[in-house]
Formats: sequence, C-alpha cells, structure tokens
Amino acid sequence: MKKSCKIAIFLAFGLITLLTSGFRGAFAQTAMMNTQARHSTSLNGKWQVIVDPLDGGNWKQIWKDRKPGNKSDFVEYSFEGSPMLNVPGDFNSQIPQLTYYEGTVWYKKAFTYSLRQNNRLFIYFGAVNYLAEVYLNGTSVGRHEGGFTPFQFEITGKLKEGENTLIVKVNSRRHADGLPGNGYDWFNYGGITREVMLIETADSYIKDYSINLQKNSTTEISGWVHIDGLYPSQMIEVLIPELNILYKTRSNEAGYAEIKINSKLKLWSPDAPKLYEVTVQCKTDTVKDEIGFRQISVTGPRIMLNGKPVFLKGVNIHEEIPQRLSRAWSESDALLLLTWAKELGCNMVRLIHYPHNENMVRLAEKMGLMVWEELPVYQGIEFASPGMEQKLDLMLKEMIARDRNRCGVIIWSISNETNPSSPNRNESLIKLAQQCRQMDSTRLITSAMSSQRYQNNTFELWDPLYSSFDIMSINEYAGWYNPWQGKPKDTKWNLAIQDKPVFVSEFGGEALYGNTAGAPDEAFSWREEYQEQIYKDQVEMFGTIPNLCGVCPWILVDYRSPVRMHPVYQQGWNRKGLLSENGDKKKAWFVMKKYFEEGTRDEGQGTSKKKKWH
Ligand code: GCB
Repeated sequence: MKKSCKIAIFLAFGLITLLTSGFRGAFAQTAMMNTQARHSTSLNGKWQVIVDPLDGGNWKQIWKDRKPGNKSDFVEYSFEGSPMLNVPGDFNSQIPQLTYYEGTVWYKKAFTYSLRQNNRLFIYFGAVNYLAEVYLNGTSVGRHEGGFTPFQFEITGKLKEGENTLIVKVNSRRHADGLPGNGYDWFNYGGITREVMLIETADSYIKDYSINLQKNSTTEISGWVHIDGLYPSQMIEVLIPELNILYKTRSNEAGYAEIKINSKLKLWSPDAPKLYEVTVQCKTDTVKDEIGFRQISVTGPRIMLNGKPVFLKGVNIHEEIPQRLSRAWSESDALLLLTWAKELGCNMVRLIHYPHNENMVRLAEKMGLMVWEELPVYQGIEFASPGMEQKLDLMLKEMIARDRNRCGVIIWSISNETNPSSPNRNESLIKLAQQCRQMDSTRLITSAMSSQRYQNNTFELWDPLYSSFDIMSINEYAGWYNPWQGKPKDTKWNLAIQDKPVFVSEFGGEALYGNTAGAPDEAFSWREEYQEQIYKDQVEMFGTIPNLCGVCPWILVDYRSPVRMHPVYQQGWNRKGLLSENGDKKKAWFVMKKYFEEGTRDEGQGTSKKKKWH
C-alpha cells in the first residue's frame, strides 16, 4: 500500500474516532433507542401510590418502604391498602380528588426477575412528568427532570433474589426554571405517563444508531452504529433485505462504526410512506427497525421533499384525548388523533409543545404524515437561570436520540413564542440550534415565533433568531388576538430575510361547538360563525404571504387548559379546536378542509399568480 494511502486511512480512522468519541460523550446520558425491538418485560399496569401533597414522604423516607419491626413499632405510611393507578397514565384523570393536583405522588411496583449471567438490565421510562426520583430496593438509582422524554438507569447487579421493589417519586409541580416554566396554556398531566419496562441486553449492546439518507442525496444511506459495553469494538452488519443490502463494518474502541451505503431505493413521502425492514447486528446483539428514506431541504423560499417543492398542510395537536380527559399515550390514541388530521386533508402534523409519545411519531410516519417535533421551550423560559443551558442541551439530545431514525420527522422545533428581550434567550437558542444541526443535519430547524409587528395592514417578520433557522415560522392570530388591520386580501408583508420559507405555525380563534346564543359577528359570543369567518379571512390572507411554505391551524381539537376561565363558553377548555372535545366538526373545519383539498397551485409557491391555492 502506498504511504499516502496509509496516511489517508489513518487520518480517516482518527477522524471517526474523534467524532464518535464526541458522540459517546454527547449521548452518554440518553436512553437506548427503539425499545420495541428489545428483550423487555413490561412494568405497565397497576402501581400502588401514596399521594404526598406536602412532601412529608421525604423525611419519612418512603423509598425505604419500611414495615413495623416489632410490636411497639409503627410506620406512618404504607403502600399496602393504598390506591392503585394505571401506568402509563396521568394521575390527574384517575382519582377525582387529583384533578388539579400538581405535586408529589410515590409509585410502587414489586417484581421478580432473573437476569441471565453476564447480561445487563435497565429500567426504562418512556416519560414521567415532571421530576422522577427512582429507587430500587431502598436505594436511589437516579433522577430525571423533564416530562416528555425517555430515560433509563442501569440496574445490573442491583437485583435481589425474589421480590424487588421499585419506588418512583414523581413530582409534577411547575418551576419557574423548568422546561416548560410556570405558565403554559395546556393541562399539566402529572405521573408516569408513558410505558415502563425492564430491558435486558447482552453485556455489549447496540444502544443507538443513525440510519438516514445523507443530506442532499437520494441514494446514499449514511450514519453510524454505537455499541455500549465491555466489547465496543466488533464486526457490525446492517441488513436491508428488500434492497439486497448486507453492509459490514467494524466499530472502533469507542463503540462507533460509520455507515455508508449506496442504493437505489423507494423514497418515503406522504403519498407513498414506504418503510424498509432494517436489521443492525453485531456478535452480541441484534436490533430490528422499520426505516424510511427521504430528503428534506430548503431551496431559497421553498421546502423540498425528495427534490420537489412541498406545501405543508399541517395541524397543531396536543397529546390529549379530550373525551377521556387524559394524556394520550397508546397506539389507539395516536390513531384517533392522526385519523382526524388525515380527514382534514393534512400531510403534516405539528406535535406541540413537547415531544409526544413514540407511538404518535411512528404511526404518523406510517400514515404518511410529516412530523414537526418540538421541545417544551415555551414562552417565559428563564434562559439565564443557573443550569438551564445543561437542561436544554440534555432535552434536545433526548428528543433526537429517540427519533433520529424517523424519516417522518422533518422538523425539529426548538422553541415556541419565547421573548426576544428575555435575558440570555437569543444566545441560548442560537447555541441550541447549532447543537441541533451538529447532531442532525438531515432535518430542518425552526422555532415558532410571535415577535412580528402587525400594523397598517402590514406584517413585519423579524426576530434575531430567524437567521439561525431554515424556516421563518410565525404564530399570528389575525382576527382573534390581533384585529384585522385592513382587508385580509390586501395584507402586506415585510420579511427580515427575503429568501426563506415562511410557515404559519398558528392561527385561529375560539368557538363553542353548537352555540347559538349571542351575535355571530361578536368574538365574545364564542359563535362558530365568528371562528369560521376568521378562517375564511385567513385563507384569503395566505394568498398574500411571500414564500409561504405551509400553514397549521391552531388547533385540531378543543383541549383542556385551566387558564381558560370563561364560565359559560370555556370552563377550563381552550376552544380554538376545529373539532369540539367530542369530535364534532365546527364550521371552521370545513373551511380548512376545503383549503387543503383545493390546493392546486405549484406546491410551495406562496404567491404564485398563475395557479391559485385557494
Ligand atoms: C399560542 C400558543 C399556544 C396557545 C395559543 C392560544 O400562541 O403557542 O400554546 O395555546 O396561542 O390558544 O392562545
């Protein structure tokens, strides 16, 4: 071999090691991905709970689950005889007295488990809102902050023969320096809201992998595989039988191997949501997944899917089943919400304002819905508070680590309606956007903004952050919070950046389904006609927006929000749904559906004169 060739190989290997050892550090605290494909034992079902409104359980040390030791002893708590709660499930919807409760609940589950020799065991939580402190057999195994992302703790070597006791202290209280902070316009469902499982792995297991189309290519699959454990350096195979692919490589001492595969493949799109069976294996582990391949990019003012302009027909969705008054979590919950989105004519869903459960993301992908996934960086975040940077950083990693192979996810949104003048906001979010891009160059990055000015029938779109994003997203509520400043069809737009796509991430207004009291042209009557007119005007206005790449009404379905206090029309519900809480279609639904269905102009051409979108 020529000397120059050897040097090139040496440099390339060094670079991979450097990069991947960076990755190893970066992902050290995140959970393994694709839990569906693991050897797992569900801990879902009934858990015993102790409600602890004043946090007295801390000094009583509830995690020790003590029993009286002799005749003169007593213990002022007990899981025996205590209520039971379903996991997954929020506690607010399961015990009437807890409806508005925000505080501590101690959960207990007993289990037996025999672990095969040399294997490893993890306790995995899909999500716990908001703070979780986890104890196994009376000893702390870890703590996690953040209500919408998965986490795991290794408990190898911590199991007992016979019965083991898992106790989780869950606290859903809001914090000024939390993510989100104190104020938000949705229901704070607390508890172990997603699945819990024990996951057994080999001593060295495939913790995560990135298998995506290389940016700007429709034929090159690229990424990496990461083995965690005693034997990080192993032969690795990636198989995609339908494409006759058997790719072999070797991981380095940090457990990372680079993947580069060329293939002609069918691309994923809303019309043809093709997924391939993919197997990743090494000597000690095998993981199967279903992965699609698509290319999402921005060219000037257009969003391009697989090289062609696409217009995003979206709808905002909260993770809530309104008929059940509870958090959504299951596949059937996801089916209900996403079927409504499809019926509306959507090709995209904005899953607000936090990462939704994995069922939702996986099913959206299968149903041909592109996904906007968002961090709970909502409005009044205390960016300058100590430790905030680390929290933001970890939450971003947790979100990407779970869904980095979901081709349906086309957009990472790193915040919603934060205030440009709040201390440290701009620096923090610019840095977060950079980190996001470093971790994943195959998706678009944005934030939903409300910093625009709207006067003299002109919208001025500006924000110091827009230059860091791929899309200029705007939450505008013309006709509701912002009265129309002229005729909608004469609206003018000044864009701070001329050549970027503009996405209307929120618009709408409130209406109580079926209400006939009051006048249809008065906002305070909560009449459907008023909301319907907002939608008609909005649709007219959309035709004036330069670079328009999509729109996303607020919101699919009425949702619970205790800050909505009108005693007749709201009663704790945000009434901006196109559907009532029972799924009844309001008049505005039909305006939106028509708009989505009749869109015939070139996808992505916001101001095309030739063909009309509406
Ligand atoms: C917004 C927020 C969303 C609110 C909505 C509303 O701008 O992003 O979370 O709930 O307005 O209904 O006012």
